[in-house]
Amino acid sequence: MWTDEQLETYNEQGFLFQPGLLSQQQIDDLQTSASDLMNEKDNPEEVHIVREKGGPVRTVFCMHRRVEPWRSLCRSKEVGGPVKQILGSDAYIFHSKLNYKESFEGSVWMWHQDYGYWQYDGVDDRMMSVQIMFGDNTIHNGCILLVEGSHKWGALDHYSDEVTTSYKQWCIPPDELRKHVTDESRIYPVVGKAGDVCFFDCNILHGSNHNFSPVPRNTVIFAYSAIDNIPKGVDNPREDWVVSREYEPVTAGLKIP
Ligand SMILES: O=C(O)CCC(=O)C(=O)O
Repeated sequence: MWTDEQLETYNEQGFLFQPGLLSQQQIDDLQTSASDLMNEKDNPEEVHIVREKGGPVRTVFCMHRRVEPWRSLCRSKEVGGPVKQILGSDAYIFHSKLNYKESFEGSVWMWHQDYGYWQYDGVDDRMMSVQIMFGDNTIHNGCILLVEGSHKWGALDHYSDEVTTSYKQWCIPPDELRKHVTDESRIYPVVGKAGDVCFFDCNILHGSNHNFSPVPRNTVIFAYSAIDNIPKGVDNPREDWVVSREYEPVTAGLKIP
């Protein structure tokens, strides 16, 4: 469980980076499974793959239900424990995604706040994400960039971009960005290696660059929601692989103080 100091840092910055959280065995298992998922080896039917315009895998969604070791990892004390502590309740997985960036081809995620578009899924903002690295995440291969403290701004205006990448992404228009992000803003690059983990708020402004390096970028994100924060009142709900219809309390077995 996190200390009061760690919780305070998370609440102030909007994120907390924890290096070396996972064991070598866990990392080995994640790497093997990631490769199987991307090669579509026995993927369960709910697993959904989005490819870059040029063909390489961009994202593999929904591996948390039936694919080990992801199923155990999102329920583990290392990952699920702080989530339960931060949200102050049990949580379900809103979605899970393996965001791969192939060497030289993996492409950008424009600046956005997750809740900037999750709000249109009919949920409130008692939500957060946990990013797990299972390979090097560097400035050159397109690590995630977080704007420190931006979670305190509330949800900014977003628009739906269907042009820049193969994945329709809600992102923040440049004029809106210029109003909020200044020279004074601290853009924190989530640089790390396999086994490092970053917890972040659903309102933190973030994005990531193209992978300009020969090293693929390997990251998985579990998006969690407070257990009673069930999507409602939306005319055309997004698919189950991205807005889960399963509300299992994955943190139920974990004790918080
Ligand atoms: O994987 C990345 O670089 C960013 C992913 C992201 O921001 C998202 O999935 O909302």
